[in-house]
Amino acid sequence: MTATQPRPTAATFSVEDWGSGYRSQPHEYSYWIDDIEGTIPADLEGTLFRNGPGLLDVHGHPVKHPFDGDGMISSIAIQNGRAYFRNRFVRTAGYVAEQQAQKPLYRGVFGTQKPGGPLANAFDLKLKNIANTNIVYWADKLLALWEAAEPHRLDPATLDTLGLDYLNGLIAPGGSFTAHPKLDPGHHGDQRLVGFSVKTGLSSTITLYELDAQGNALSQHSHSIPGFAFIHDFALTPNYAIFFQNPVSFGPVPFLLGFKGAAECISFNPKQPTKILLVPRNGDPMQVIETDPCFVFHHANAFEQNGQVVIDSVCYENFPSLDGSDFLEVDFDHVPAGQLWRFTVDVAAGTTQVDTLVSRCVEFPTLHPDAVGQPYRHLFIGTAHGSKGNAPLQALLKLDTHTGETQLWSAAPRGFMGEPLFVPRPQGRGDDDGWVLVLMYNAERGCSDLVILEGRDIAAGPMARLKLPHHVPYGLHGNFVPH
Ligand code: 3ON
Ligand code: FE
Repeated sequence: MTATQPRPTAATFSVEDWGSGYRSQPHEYSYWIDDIEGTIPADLEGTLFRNGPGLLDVHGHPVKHPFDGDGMISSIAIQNGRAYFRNRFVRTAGYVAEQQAQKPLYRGVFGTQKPGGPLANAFDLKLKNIANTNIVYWADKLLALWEAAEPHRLDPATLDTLGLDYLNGLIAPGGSFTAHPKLDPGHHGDQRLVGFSVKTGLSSTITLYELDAQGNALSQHSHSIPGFAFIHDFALTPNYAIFFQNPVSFGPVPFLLGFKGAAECISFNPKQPTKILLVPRNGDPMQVIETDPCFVFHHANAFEQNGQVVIDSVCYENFPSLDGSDFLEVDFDHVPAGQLWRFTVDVAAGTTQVDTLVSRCVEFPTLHPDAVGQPYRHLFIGTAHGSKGNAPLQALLKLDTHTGETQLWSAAPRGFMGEPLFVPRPQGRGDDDGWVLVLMYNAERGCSDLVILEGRDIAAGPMARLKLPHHVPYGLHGNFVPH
């Protein structure tokens, strides 16, 4: 494919500014944030936890891709209008060993190699569990997640690493757990945490887990699917866990021989359908529905309505081929942009209709936690400043899924967005009654800002901007834990 999209009419950012958000942050800080513009809402109380690559190099050896960077947790605890910042690296076995050795000891899934060329990398298949993708709080445990290995448990107050966590025996040593578990807000009574793991090979196995409020397993079901599967996220409704099997294949030889990382060996097959896997949460056999080829990392939400299952997902025309070039030299015009698509599945007929909800470049959806799995109205998502083409996320978009109306707040030209998080107002009404928190990179200062926007009117701009005296490299995911 690679249809070249029209260039944005005017550049809304400089590549140097954008790239400067990918500097390593080796320091660990803890302090009260004292540089605040505006006012933190008095009824916003809780801790924002964020995860993402904190190191973009190991002792001067750059990572090949940011997804290979060691996980660093940032927390911002908010109470009585004040905020306390802390960041700590997850003390994974790999981080500790490499910091001690002062050189890379591991290859990365996204192409980072040990020094010494292919010979030094060939047949080294051990994974460095980098714990860099998400951080969730469930059943009194704070867990840093990376989808190819076990969770790490951290102390929520100090962010000290307590060790690997096997989810009360649910996963075995050497096992894995998704970086995208979903919080079921109460579809079956009490809240649950629903997650999965995938074992890939010539055929793949998805195992779905449901955890109760104590962190114990309520159920666990495995489903085998033909072919390779790269599944980063899923969507949840009261009756289904929904997975997209992207049309990709895996040619492992360059990985085995030490030329490429595992993810660089994934190729997109534009002639094959994407498969929507409807996995009943009660353990019944799954249903497979084919739809237009596309690549999905993240789902925004899903719900059931009149015999249909509706899934809103960020879709790419293909899997951006990791072609070996330096990620900082990426030509945005030549990689596909994510768009928000709606898949309406007629469960009885096994057919799907696909509609575009948002055609501009979007990524990192968030919504009211009580709306997960339910018909919902508002979605918040990161977007580019311009309405056409691919570009870094510099703005926040609010979508009214009922009317199609959108609202925008942009931080261009020198602001770059991370994942927004919607935090409901206590006793709020409607699924936009709350705040949107975004840890963003401010290239003007070379530092990061936490911005807080009013969910009902994001166009009004931040009601508070907490200016950190340093940067936090562009991150991946996080969660807000109310006190
Ligand atoms: O054979 C399998 C292949 C494979 C790729 C085995 C496997 C499980 C080891 C595996 C590993 C997958 C991993 C480790 C995936 C990690 C993904 C990750 C860390 C992040 C994904 C992020 C996705 C997006 C869309 C990020 C967007 C970022 C921006 C818009 C930037 O600001
Ligand atoms: Fe993700």
